Amino acid sequence: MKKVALITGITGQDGSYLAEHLLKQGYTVVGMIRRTSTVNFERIKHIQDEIELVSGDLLDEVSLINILQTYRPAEVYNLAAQSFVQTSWSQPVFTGEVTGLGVTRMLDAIRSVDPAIRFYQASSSEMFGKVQEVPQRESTPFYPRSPYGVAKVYGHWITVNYRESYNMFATSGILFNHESPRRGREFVTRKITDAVARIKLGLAQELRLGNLEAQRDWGFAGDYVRAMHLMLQQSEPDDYVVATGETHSVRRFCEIAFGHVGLSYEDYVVQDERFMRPAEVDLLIGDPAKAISTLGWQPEVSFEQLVTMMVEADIALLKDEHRL
Ligand code: NAP
Ligand code: F7E
Repeated sequence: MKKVALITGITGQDGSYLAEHLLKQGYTVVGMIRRTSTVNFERIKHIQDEIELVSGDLLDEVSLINILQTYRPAEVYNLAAQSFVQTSWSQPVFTGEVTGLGVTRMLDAIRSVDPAIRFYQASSSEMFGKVQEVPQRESTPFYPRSPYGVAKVYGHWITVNYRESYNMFATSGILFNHESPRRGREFVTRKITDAVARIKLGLAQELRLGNLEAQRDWGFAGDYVRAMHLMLQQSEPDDYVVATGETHSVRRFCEIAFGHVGLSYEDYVVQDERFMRPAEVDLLIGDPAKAISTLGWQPEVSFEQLVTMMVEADIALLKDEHRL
């Protein structure tokens, strides 16, 4: 019998990579999708025939219970969230409902249908916010700086609480920023690589950004989904930081991305107040020692490889779209 895995957020960046990875491991993959008026299967259309898609929403616990009862998964990966930090200031209640309380709805649905299901929660380095320690590890206290970060802290602790209250296999992966050619264009890395490609192809003249000095520990999403799967194969549930252990500024990302196509970022990047945040996370750098030693996980794509991979992919995409 093939193991069944349920992925919430399968239409997102991580969901698509995780689905590919689990298919390769021989799983039956069930993906939960929200009802939308237009189809948004861009990231999963290449594997659509190999996965099962089912309608449900983290806002609706009945839909979660029905899905669990119908598909009886052995593992649930909860990747669904309102995941854009900037939007969490304009929609703080909605972000709390989906990104925070949505975790409780899923955990409680699991508890009532089959508490033996193994559960992965997509926690985030945004929980460290105004960092209390450098680098950040599993024991570093949280100090979130956005409604998104606050909601993720709730999601993290409710995962720990269900583990301790009901003896459930509930694991929290504290993942630092991870990017790819499938990253949403609102996030800074993809915004930069998309703009570099447009400028290089003569389709745009400038790139407007906010804080260029913010520093992030950026890895490759394809590497990070391997860690999610490994976490649910351990004998005990636990929490793990997944990161590269390197940090770079937004400015440095620009420098490499523009430099890759022979341009200087200083000629094109314009600072724009609209992209500044009410409260910023200035510096993130993770210590992945526990994931490396316990899970045997290692990132394979370097920062430079990540940036150039994303620039190349955006150039290819735009050339195709514009028949250049
Ligand atoms: P993403 O691309 O924004 O994908 C989010 C997914 O959640 C989408 O499939 C979205 O569906 C779905 N979703 C949103 N609200 C939902 C709801 N109410 N019910 C059901 N599905 C809903 O995010 P990602 O980058 O893949 O990240 C995956 C998870 O990891 C998120 O929880 C994120 O907060 C967390 N995380 C991400 C990073 C990172 O650097 N990428 C780091 C740490 C943690 P639609 O397609 O319909 O919008
Ligand atoms: O911002 C700065 C911005 O939106 C990174 C999500 O996946 O990772 C992501 O959250 C930095 C911030 O990602 C612009 O101020 C400058 O300091 O790409 P971002 P994020 O906020 O780090 C974490 C781990 C998650 O969990 C989240 O789900 O870049 N920045 N100028 C800008 N950011 C954006 N978006 N746009 C700009 O123009």
